[in-house]
Amino acid sequence: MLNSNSQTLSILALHGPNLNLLGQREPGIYGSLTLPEINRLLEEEGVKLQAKLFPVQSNHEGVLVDTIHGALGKHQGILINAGAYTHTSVALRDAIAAVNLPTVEVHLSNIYRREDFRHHSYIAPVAIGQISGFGVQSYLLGLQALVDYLRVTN
Ligand code: CA2
Repeated sequence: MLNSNSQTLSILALHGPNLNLLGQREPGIYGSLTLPEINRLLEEEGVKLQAKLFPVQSNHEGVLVDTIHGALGKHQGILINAGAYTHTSVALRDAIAAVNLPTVEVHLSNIYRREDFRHHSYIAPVAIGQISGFGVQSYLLGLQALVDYLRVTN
């Protein structure tokens, strides 16, 4: 019989507004990789961790909320870069709290070294943890931490 340590985990990778522009603008802040390239690296890391990634990007807050609602019963955890909604969206925070799925918040840039308005995250209090400032490595480290958390707690 399979136990939870040998099951393939299903992880929603949620990308918020403007992240579809990655690799095309502001490479000094966000790096030169495109979002499809980041998703490919996540998928490869997922293979090593026995986790299947389901990437979704939207520029629309309501679509992100609906996607979080839809994760219930489908995915075991959420990896999220909510982009600028990190700093503004009570709705995203409430959606994550409502589904109560383990969620890791990631950021390409170190939000604490940037403008003051980026220092506050509405997501952080409902996430199991946050990784910020390591470029694409933030996503890969976040995925590792999420999978590790799910393997230990399930
Ligand atoms: O560092 C991160 O990952 C952020 O979540 C990125 C958000 C920003 O609002 C957060 O404060 C920190 C912005 C994503 C915008 O992505 C762009 C990509 C290319 C060109 C312009 C924006």
